[in-house]
Amino acid sequence: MAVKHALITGITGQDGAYLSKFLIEKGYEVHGLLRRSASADVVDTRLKWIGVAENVTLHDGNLTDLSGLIRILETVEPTEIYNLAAQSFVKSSWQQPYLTGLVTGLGVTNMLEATRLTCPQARFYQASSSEMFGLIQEPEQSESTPFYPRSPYGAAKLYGHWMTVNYRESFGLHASSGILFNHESPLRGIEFVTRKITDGVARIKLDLQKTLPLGNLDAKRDWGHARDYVKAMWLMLQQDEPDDYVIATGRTVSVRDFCTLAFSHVGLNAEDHVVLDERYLRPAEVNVLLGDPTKARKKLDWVAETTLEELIAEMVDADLDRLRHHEHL
Ligand code: NAP
Ligand code: G4F
Repeated sequence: MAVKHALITGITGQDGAYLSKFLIEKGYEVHGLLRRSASADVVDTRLKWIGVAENVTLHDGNLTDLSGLIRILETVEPTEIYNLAAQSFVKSSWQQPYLTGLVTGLGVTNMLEATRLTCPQARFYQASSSEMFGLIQEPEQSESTPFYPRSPYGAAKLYGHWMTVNYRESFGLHASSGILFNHESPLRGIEFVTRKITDGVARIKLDLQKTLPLGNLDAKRDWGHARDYVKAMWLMLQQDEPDDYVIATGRTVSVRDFCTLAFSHVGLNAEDHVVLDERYLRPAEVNVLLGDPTKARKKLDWVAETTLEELIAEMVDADLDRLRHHEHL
């Protein structure tokens, strides 16, 4: 059988690393879009950490540069395209609304256009987000729940989501949109709340810091493990028909309770260390997210395999390990 070629945009991010490993283990030839950086020595840190840096081919490009994307797709001739690249940090999207719209929104159109023009038979995955539900319209969010984004990031993702649906309906692309709820791992960016907490817990345990400054402790999220969620991305592209799927655990927990679990993993009390820092509050908040993954379970035979307690233990242990070995991520 011919080797399948996958192109991953956002390959240097958290999900890009886990998806690369997953696809390589399935026998794929994996290619990635690499945003040029002056710090070339650190761009593939996650790919190195997960052990696949030598097994992927990286191509210089940017989601905002359509002609470059066309050139890469002509070279790679992918059978599957995973569009994971984005300005993905919600808080930054108020500071950089235009950039967020350009990359996270219009970047999707660029990828869809490049696909339509060069490889319309390729299967396309769009990384949509539960942030599109924002001010939630139903207590449990499914594929039929109306959207109400609360940030420039959420609005940009919603545009990318509808463009994916539109290219499917207009041009017959096999384009699927995964509405993924928050998913975390030891490779999560340090600015996101889970990793900030697990890194903070590890530093406090090792006497490297005393307090952990956080914003809204009452916000609730449906947190899963990135390793489980990249499998769902792949499953969507193995279906005969493209479609949209909510991917979530079906359990929601507050930031405060996440702290309690993380501190207790190392025998500490969260209340002794967590302090409110208003700089981390947002102009508009998504108070609670809770996904209903019934469709994914029934149609993809997908379920979240890692519990929140297992996820937190893995993240705290990885951060302790990194700090003890003076490693950075
Ligand atoms: P991440 O770690 O922030 O990775 C984002 C990736 O996008 C990085 O590889 C980054 O490259 C790349 N990128 C940013 N701007 C780019 C540009 N202009 N051109 C090309 N590449 C660019 O994000 P993640 O957590 O892996 O998430 C993957 C995708 O899923 C994102 O689209 C995110 O919005 C979406 N999503 C994530 C979650 C979640 O909970 N993790 C939930 C729902 C949806 P650099 O390494 O150069 O910065
Ligand atoms: O970890 P967060 O920054 O993630 P957020 O905003 O939910 O976005 C993540 O999940 C989305 C899916 O729903 C993705 F689409 C998106 O790309 C990203 O991966 O914040 C989670 C919650 C928020 O309510 C925030 O206000 O934690 C709250 N929080 C409280 N203190 C904090 C902090 N968030 C951050 N980043 N830092 C804090 O100190």
